[in-house]
Amino acid sequence: MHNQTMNSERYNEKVKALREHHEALLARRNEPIEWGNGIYEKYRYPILTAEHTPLEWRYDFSEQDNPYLMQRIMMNAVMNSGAIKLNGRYLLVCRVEGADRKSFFAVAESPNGIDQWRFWDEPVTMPEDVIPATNVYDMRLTQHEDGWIYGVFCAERHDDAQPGNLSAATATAAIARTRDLITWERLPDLKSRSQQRNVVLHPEYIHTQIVNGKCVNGKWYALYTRPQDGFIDTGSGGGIGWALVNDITHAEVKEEIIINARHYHTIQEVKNGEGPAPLKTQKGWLHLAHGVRGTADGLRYVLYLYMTALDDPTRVIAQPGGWFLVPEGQEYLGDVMNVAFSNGWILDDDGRVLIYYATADTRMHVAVSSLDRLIDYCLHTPEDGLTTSASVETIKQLIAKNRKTQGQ
Ligand code: M1P
Repeated sequence: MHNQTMNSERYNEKVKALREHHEALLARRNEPIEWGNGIYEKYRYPILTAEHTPLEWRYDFSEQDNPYLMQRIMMNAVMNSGAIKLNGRYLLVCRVEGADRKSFFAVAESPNGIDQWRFWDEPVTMPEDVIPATNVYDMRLTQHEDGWIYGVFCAERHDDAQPGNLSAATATAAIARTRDLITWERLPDLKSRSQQRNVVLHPEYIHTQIVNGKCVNGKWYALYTRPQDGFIDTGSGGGIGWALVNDITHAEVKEEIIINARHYHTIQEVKNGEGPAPLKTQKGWLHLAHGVRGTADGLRYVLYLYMTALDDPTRVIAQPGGWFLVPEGQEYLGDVMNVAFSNGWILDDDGRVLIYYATADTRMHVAVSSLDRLIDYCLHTPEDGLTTSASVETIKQLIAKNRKTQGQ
């Protein structure tokens, strides 16, 4: 059918088939992939893709106005999603990217956190009563002890200081808060000397800090930051930072320390960034982050875990060497190859940890573990010795241990 419209009967049949096909995708059950690494189980199908977005967002269902039943608005990707379990409901605040390259937030809900994800009827209307952004993305949700749910996300704007360069952009941490993920209050963007992306709010107040060598008591919000010299390059920004702010409604980074640094010849040589807000465990704060290294084929984004002390979230107490989760098989393919990214996880009531990750800036997946397993992984995986000889030594120690265990 090139230049002919369909008759009404055919049109209605096509709409019915389209709806049935979409419903089958939304209702599909997912299944764990066996023989993983013992640390988590990945699942067979992506949990959310552009195809999962509601048909009403994409099609004009008026036969008169859309006689060819075309998609009037196309979607490109569903990725980097914040996650929360709220009143027993598993919810993701997804980064949906349209064919026009604009990202927006939309909430998707599942009955079990694994499958049957459905978007709410409309995307999030994020107030723009601050300097309007060209693009917004990658929201981290934090259920703060002050009673609000905060969403901290990247607001991207053209860098008008470089008028001749169309690709020059700035990254700023934008802050909004809500009680229900429906109505959002936009707060002023984070003020910072450097550009910032991957900023995350710590879920608890911090009550002491050291100023000029003296212990000072107070009540501060804490932010994981990621100072960067440019929009892409972190440059002199040394890694994942930490900053305390008095007033979240006028948040400003005054002092910033690096708590999880980049290192030469590691998975986080080029950049790293905090993932979702850390989980509080009996053994310490459990953190999920992404690390970036360069390859001849571009950047490689992988996920890693680390833990910090309960009484001092800036003090790293465990950092397993190497990556924790990477793209595999089909997960490599998409708009930005070789990327695993996570900004959402849920600690469920039964100790399950649902890790939501995106691959290739294209689609969302879930991997399931438990708090016990993730802590065990952090506390018993060898650290990165930073040299080949140290790595070989670590492998030999394990071989020797196994010989002993097996009585050889
Ligand atoms: O394309 C990979 C990721 O690149 C950026 O992450 P970072 O700031 O660490 O480089 C972000 O744009 C992220 O959304 C994207 O997935």
